[in-house]
Amino acid sequence: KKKLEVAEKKSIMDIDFLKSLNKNFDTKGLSLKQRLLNGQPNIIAEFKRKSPSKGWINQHIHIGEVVPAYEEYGAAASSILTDEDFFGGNIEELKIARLEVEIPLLRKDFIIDEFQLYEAKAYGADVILLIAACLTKEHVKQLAVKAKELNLEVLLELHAAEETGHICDEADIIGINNRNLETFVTDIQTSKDLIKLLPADRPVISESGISDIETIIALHNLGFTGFLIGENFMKASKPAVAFAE
Ligand code: IGP
Repeated sequence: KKKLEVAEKKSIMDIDFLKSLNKNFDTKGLSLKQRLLNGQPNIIAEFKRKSPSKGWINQHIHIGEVVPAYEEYGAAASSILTDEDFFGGNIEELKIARLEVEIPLLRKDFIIDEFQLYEAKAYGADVILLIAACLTKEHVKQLAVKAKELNLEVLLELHAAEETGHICDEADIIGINNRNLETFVTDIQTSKDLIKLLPADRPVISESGISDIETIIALHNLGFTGFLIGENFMKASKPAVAFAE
């Protein structure tokens, strides 16, 4: 009983701590990597209208209503889907968000060509995503080197143990995607298993299928300092209010 009381007290404290996320702390000008190194749980709130697994999540919502509110409620960064076919996004929306917020913006897309890095930079991204499952090790390296030249931070996404060989020095942040890319099912255990295989010298974030604070606390205790959350916020009519709650 005593142990339970202690555990309950601790989780209440953690929840209060989580609610104060990034508040009263001047983070202006910090890059996503720098923010993740603060050791606290940082939320990267995503703008995503549709997905291959769910179809339309929030079809008609305007980005200008969402990303500034994410910032206001304390998101450490925002991820913006710019892929049109699968995610209903658009590169122009990155620019709209850029004009309205100061938090780091991640261009979320399937990057396979340097052109997309120049485009990301031109439209105001601070961070780009490289997905190990879509690229060879050499291609990851080549794109990451180019991204660094353009002063973009690199988030390298892994979803299986075999992909750890794709990690290069230029990968500023490692993301573990909990979604199985064949079945689309998410399993938090992927994050728990893969973090053990990663170098300890850079921040690690957990991506996909996160919808409760207990999961964030559990993953934070394992060393994750960033949590990429999309659908759970976007399915609400006011996504940023869902985040604040
Ligand atoms: C967000 P979710 O389950 O909270 O909506 O997931 C994000 O992780 C997901 O959109 C994502 C993604 C990607 C989308 C992760 N990696 C690669 C497109 C491409």
